[in-house]
Amino acid sequence: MARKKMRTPEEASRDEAAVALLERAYQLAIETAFTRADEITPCPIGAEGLCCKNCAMGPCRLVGKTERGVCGATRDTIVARNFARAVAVGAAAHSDHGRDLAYTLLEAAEGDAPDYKIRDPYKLMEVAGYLDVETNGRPIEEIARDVALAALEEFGRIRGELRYLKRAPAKRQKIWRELGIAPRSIDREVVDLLHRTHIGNDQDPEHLLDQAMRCALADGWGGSMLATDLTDILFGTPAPILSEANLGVLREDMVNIIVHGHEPTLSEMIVAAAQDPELIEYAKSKGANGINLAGICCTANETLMREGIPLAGNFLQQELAILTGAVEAMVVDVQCIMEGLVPLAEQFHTELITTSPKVRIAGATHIEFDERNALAIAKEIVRRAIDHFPERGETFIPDYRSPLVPGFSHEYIDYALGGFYRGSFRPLNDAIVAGRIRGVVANIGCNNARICHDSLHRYVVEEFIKNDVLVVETGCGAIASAKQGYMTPETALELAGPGLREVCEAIGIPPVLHMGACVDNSRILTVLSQMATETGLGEDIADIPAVGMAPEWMSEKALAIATYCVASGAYVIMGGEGPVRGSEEVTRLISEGWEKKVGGKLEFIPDGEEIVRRALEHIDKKRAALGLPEYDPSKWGKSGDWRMPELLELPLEERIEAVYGKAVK
Ligand code: NFS
Repeated sequence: MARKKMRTPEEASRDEAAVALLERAYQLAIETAFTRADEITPCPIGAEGLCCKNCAMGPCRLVGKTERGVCGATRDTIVARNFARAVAVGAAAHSDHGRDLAYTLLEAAEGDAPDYKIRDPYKLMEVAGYLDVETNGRPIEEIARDVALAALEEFGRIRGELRYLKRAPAKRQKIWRELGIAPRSIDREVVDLLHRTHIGNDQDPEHLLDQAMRCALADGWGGSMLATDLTDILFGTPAPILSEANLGVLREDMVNIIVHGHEPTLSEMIVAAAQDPELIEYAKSKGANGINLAGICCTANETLMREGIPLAGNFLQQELAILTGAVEAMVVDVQCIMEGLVPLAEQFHTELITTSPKVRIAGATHIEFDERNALAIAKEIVRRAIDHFPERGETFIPDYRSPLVPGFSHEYIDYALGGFYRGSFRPLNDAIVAGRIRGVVANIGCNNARICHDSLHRYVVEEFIKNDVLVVETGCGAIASAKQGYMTPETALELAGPGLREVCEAIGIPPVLHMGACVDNSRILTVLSQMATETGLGEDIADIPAVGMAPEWMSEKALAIATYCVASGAYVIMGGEGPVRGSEEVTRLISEGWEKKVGGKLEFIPDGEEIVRRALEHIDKKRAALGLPEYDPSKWGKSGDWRMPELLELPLEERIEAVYGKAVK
């Protein structure tokens, strides 16, 4: 049989470090997700959403003349059901992460998890307010316990709706209530949606998709938002910090430990253990100069934002990290962990360690994490990693790393714009109203082995900042920009359009803001809500000149995020051809249909240029609807520090003329 056409490393990734390691994989004849993607042809029927395997009369593949499944289900129903199931799984994953943090907070508050503390008492008070927990005159532990219990209640509320919905603009809440999609409780919406997709249940695609929105909202304004808040309470609300990104952060002379997955609970303890003088001495006794931690995926984003732990890479770099031969242990918790890590690690000295009670991988070492004994377990893991250092063979660490300044929580943005006492989104709204900032794009989501790694993230982000669009990012999209060097204030001087550059210079921020892990898309919802409630940009998220996108998405979580952003009023563009293309009706329902209902729409667009074109068109359309001046970059860029070196060369008079123009003379 003829071998499938394999991509060259340059065709498979746009990241220099990844290209170098893919070459190494090729030389060593080691397979990776990149080569497996080349070998496996995706099932065209499943890719279109047209395979139904919800009962044992199937799987029914609705191709050619087959218009209905054995039970009579139509293409539209099957496509909508498959989409809905994916949203339910994505929402379950994010929300369950939030639940685990609530239990950690509860144990910490009750004294059962002594290694965890309340690191942000201000945030605790704020969250107590949202969850109707009394704070006056009460000890902090009691408040924390009641906040944890109130958070847990949100998962199984018996009556009413999620308390956090009140954090959305009033107009948005009204839309949800009128449509009957205001989520009641987190678990209930996930279960309700799964129930509807069982054979013989909800067979009206539009009705199914309404519940998909309700379920996704329970994630965005429930599970994910709680996860973000509780993480901030336990580990601190992020603020800017300097760090580095890409596989070049691994150290030849140190024990390298990679933390990978999504939860900060264990990784924060590993950060503490890696600083333990006894363990550092132990590492030295094995010939290393110390212990170096680095992260992959969203665990990386969590420890980066709070502790400055460098990013080793995003989703498609997890295998490549092991291919360096320099990783003593890869410690994983939940989500986005490839099973392919096991056979790969077996070819090196790397120990793959699973830690979550929910995740075991055959062939990996399992050291179960327990919050009640957290630091001791973290130390045991670090010690094991050190023991592997003398087993290292040949190493290859590509020398690529970029500086970045992450840590833009909505609290910090508020503070940066207005100070501690007058924190406000007013300056951001003003910059958009004036046209210095054309609009805002949230670029988020995964890598996908079928799309050239990081290529779309890089392309769209660069185009947006050139066009004076402020970019906010989370997840693996944020890591792509970090590696590319887009996340330093200096980037604004080099790449940003003239208006955006002026704003970045004035506030001292990068043109691309790292806002955290994927659950922290809830921070983006909060920013958008605050922008909508500040005057000047309408009164709802749907009014703001903003677009969300995940050009290299692959996970079900990404579909849940996209759906809650749309249901919150945003235009969302996902890369690829999309999993609903088998039904014109469902494609129409989630775009035009949802736009009529909730003001936001979901589209799948594979081409980067087209993504940028449609996003800018949407931003300009929203600007026009608000009566804002047309975007005109020629008005800006005549001020700012970026011209200082050039200006200082000029005699004073010419300098004044250059800055103020002839009219001032
Ligand atoms: Ni989001 Fe984070 Fe990355 Fe995608 Fe996976 S790590 S939760 S799902 S791949 S962005």
